[in-house]
Amino acid sequence: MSTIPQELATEAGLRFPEKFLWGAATASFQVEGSTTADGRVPSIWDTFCARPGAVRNGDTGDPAADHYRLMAEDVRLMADLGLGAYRFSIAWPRIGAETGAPNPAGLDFYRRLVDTLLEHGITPWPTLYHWDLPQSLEDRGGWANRDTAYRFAEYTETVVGALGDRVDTWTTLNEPWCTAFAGYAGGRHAPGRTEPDAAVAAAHHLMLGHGLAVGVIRARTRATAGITLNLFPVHPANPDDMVDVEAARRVDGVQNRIFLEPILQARYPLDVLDDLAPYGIGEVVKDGDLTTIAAPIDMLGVNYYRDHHVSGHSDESSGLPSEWVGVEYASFPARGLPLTDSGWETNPGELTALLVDLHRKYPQLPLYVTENGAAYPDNIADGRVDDHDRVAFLESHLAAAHAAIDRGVDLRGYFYWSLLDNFEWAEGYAKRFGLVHVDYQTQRRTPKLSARRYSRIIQENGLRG
Ligand code: NCW
Repeated sequence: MSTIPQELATEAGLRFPEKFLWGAATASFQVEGSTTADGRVPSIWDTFCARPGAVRNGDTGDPAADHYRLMAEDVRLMADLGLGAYRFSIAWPRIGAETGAPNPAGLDFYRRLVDTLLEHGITPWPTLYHWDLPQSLEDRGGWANRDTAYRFAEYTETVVGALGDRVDTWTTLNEPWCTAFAGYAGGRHAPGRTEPDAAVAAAHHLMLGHGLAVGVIRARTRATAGITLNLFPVHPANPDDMVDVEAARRVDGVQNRIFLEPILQARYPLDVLDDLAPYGIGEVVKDGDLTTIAAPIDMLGVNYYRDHHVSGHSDESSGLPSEWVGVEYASFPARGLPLTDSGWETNPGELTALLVDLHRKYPQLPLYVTENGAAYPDNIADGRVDDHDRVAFLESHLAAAHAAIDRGVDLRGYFYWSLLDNFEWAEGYAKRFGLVHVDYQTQRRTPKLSARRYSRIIQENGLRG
């Protein structure tokens, strides 16, 4: 049965614009494995995985999907699916943390990956940072130390110098909210720190690193440059209740506006500066930083998983995880929406709302959905994974993306998260997001029903009615 919402389905179905980019995404630490190969140095995630209790079942970045060794096979798989683009990240620890001495073997892996993609007609879509900071930089304070932003610019210089002749689009960071707040305040992600002041400093230094990296990309290439943010529409549980409205304002501030506004409007929102003043935001922002951070970008990557439904009342849910720095009280009461295996509510219509709202605020900015996907408890039986839930998730979110295009949004592409089942951070291998099932014992790849469905969508450039 088709899961295209009825009001969006027509006889002709939903066709996407010509040249719409259809892709799938992964990230280095989540798929590569081979964590000690060819001169790779330890990252904060290697350290975090070794901490008892930090990652479910004590899972680590090995073997992941063994993509470092199976890269050529994986690119063939992408070509078989008909992907137009592959979003991956470059592991800073493979390039080396120390100034002036890049690791040739690490660079060579990404050169081969990019070349193999191009040979198969697949656009490479690299992200420079998807959470695997070299541990030696964390030992010097990590993203809470301003110097890390300058080290990131140097690393960008190295990577762009090596690959700039064959990459047309660069993404600086993936989801800085997770790095700063889940990593430095919530302690749920590496480096596992629970220091709200450090998280606020990290958020600013990530922004600074982004701006410096855009400057490097501009100086060395004519490529398109952008950033990927995980954005969440935020709604007060009761819009007539000022306590809920205030909680929603604060959540929206540290989740969305703290990143969007410096990048796109060269300012931090005044209310966010007030909310975060007790955590030292005033001290970390230096003269000239906002000009650097607001270096014009050519596209914004949007990772959409769900929205936030926020209450400011302590009696409505279990309370506030510690990554919500500057949010005095908020809870996220359940609405009875369907849940994914991650426990995340699904709400495809809010993807339309998010894209329309971004387009209204930043009409000149091309948008890409750089991640959207879901974990489900997939079972492999007789060599098949019939992941109907994921097919429904995919179709309903593509219908929502299409509705945004219909309303004038300049949406140019969509990347499903993820190409392969992989290491889902603190959840280890327990959550499967892939279009392609990975047997971690044998590394056998099995395209799921959703992969076949996606492949047909790509071929038809849309969903048939
Ligand atoms: S964990 C997360 N994800 C998933 C991950 O696999 C991918 O690398 C990320 O870009 C799927 O997409 C993103 N997002 C963060 C969710 C919040 C986790 C932190 C807990 C605080 C509530």
